[in-house]
Amino acid sequence: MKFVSLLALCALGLTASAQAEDGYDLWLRYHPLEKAAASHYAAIGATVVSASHSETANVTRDELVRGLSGLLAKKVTAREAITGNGAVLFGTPENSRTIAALHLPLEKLGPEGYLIRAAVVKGKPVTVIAGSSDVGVLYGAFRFLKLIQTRASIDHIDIASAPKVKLRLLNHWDNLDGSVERGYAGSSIFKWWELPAHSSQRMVDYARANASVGINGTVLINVNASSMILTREWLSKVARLADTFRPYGIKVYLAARFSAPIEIGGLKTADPLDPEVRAWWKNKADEIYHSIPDFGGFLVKANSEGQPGPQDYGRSHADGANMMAEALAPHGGVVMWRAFVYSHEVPVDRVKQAYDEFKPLDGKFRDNVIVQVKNGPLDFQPREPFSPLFGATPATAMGMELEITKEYLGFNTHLVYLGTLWQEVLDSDTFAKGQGSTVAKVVDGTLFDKKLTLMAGVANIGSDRNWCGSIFDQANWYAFGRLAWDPEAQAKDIAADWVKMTFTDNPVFDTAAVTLMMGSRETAVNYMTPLGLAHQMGTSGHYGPGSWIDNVGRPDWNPVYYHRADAQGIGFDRSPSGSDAVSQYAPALRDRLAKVETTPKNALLWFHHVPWSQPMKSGRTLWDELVARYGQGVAEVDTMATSWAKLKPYVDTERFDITADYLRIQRRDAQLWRDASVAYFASISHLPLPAGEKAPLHSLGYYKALEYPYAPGQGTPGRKIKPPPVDDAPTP
Ligand code: GCW
Repeated sequence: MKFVSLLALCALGLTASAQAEDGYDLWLRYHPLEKAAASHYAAIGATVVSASHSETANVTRDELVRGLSGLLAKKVTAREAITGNGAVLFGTPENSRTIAALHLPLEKLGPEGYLIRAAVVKGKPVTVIAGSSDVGVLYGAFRFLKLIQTRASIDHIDIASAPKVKLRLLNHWDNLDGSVERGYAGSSIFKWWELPAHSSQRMVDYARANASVGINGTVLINVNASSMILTREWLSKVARLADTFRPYGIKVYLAARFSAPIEIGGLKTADPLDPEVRAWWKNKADEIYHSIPDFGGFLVKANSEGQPGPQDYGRSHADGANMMAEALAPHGGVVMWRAFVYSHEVPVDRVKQAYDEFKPLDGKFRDNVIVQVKNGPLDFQPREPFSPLFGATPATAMGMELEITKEYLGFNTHLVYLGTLWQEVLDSDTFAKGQGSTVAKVVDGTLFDKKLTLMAGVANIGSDRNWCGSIFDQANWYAFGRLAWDPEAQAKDIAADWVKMTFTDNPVFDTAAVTLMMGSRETAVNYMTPLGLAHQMGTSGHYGPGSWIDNVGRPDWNPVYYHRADAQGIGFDRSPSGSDAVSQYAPALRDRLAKVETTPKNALLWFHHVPWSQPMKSGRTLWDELVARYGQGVAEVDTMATSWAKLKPYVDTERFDITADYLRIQRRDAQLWRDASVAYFASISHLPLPAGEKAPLHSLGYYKALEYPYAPGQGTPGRKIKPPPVDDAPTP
């Protein structure tokens, strides 16, 4: 009986896997379009045609067949030649004589660009997807499918696109033991135990998802790196992953630990000027390229947070980077050298350090080195100004590092769309070469005419079935890829595409979901760190509020270091009379940021120590405004939850429920942030709460005692778990 009913279910396509909306398919769901749209597109996507059987052509064919068959709800077949109307012909001029004969303007699109054009071949209407390389064509195929997924008009299609940034990379902070530093979506997706014998379907799907948004490389392991990865046994595992990813245009890179020559090479030193050390890295590079001929290169975190580096030997970052770059250069590899450094001595102002270290090194790096700079000068905060290194080093290739995983933004349980955060940074004007010298133009290389360009995103991917720990966090992976392809793309357009592909093209749903996403980052800023505050999270976990923390080893690891609140006011004075960090920006910007009146309100307390009584444009005092902002954040989460609840009819239960549950967590946390922060700052300002503002639910002592021992992402097994604080709220 059971057997029969299972068969019947299968016939109806109702097996769990066919129906499951658990998020595994990401934005590549390819669910059947509604009938009218399907029959319209069916005329354009009748067959998939290519005679090429390169690895990449094969996966392109598979994706087109899979995508079109799903969307059009019919079996779309692959052929070697055009046999009727409505063929989708894909290829390069080299592997398709038909495409060569069309003389398409492909050269100007570079090696990874593509062109999609309606054409007539031998009297038959076809759609051509062409590029100079197979990978360009694959990107074009994903774009073609996206056009159908988003119900775009493709009748007279003629579009071309090429990436503006050369290296579009995920940075995994995955450890070799399977844990993920700052990872909130389960454990690592890389199953080192099974490699190299087995590389799973999940690895293929990972590559598909990345390629679909143009990501062309991945750094497999944490920048807090283990040298082990560079040993022969581990490299064979890496090589297997490289083989799996290669058809999708994805190169593998590794984080390299600077002291590896000592740890696994048996040398006494890792001094970058020592001939034996140089020879060791050269041999290591040769060994890697022997099994991975298209290996991308090394990512290095050196002399930062206790990691080894060239300064241990009195050498500079340039000495270290150049030594590795020299080893990789014969093979075409690159070194991505991180600028997230801070020395052992406690600085006058932590946010000045990266600039102070790297500005003097401008022009000293080999041409296969790119300096990888976090978007802001501190550390992936909900809001910080752009790093002043962008625009300050015309003679050095500078790449940008973004954090897709939400270390400081509520992990996977807060809905925060990061597209707007990243766009804000990319749109910022450095004034390096006058007005319009945006960060995006530094990153895409046009401002200083750089060929080696990079956008890196710290991955938010883990072993969770939905990849990212929540459905809406998938949007951040998606948006990262889109912005890396085009740093001038608009966060709102990206959100709109993602929503349509991930959920539905129903306009009621789409408008509401995009609105919810677009406001979400500002909401998080409001309930966590309004008006330019930063680094107010509890130390180590970086989850809940911790503005009072003042007892961590280094002063600049404590929230009190950043807010500097006292009885008079609050904020870090970075004006010329303070740390003068403003002088790291171009004069036109420096002059603006130097004064309270001309500093944007959302960066006020980042740059200035402002009296509590300072009148704000809103008519409130600074104190009243600060309290109001926290409350506004809480109210906005309420609105988000209410608007999500209204979308229930448009979403499958599984994805609706997880999002609704997480919004409840976010609401609880927003209140916690508001109450704890208000309780603490009131104890410093000694000011009463503005009229109408509710007193925090608990005493300050209660909030201070809170810990989150079960918070993921810290990778510190054996942490002590303290009992929770006694609940001191009055019984309602
Ligand atoms: O934000 C900090 C994180 C560390 C991280 C470091 C870095 C990988 O808290 O976990 O280490 O940045 O970017 O190197």
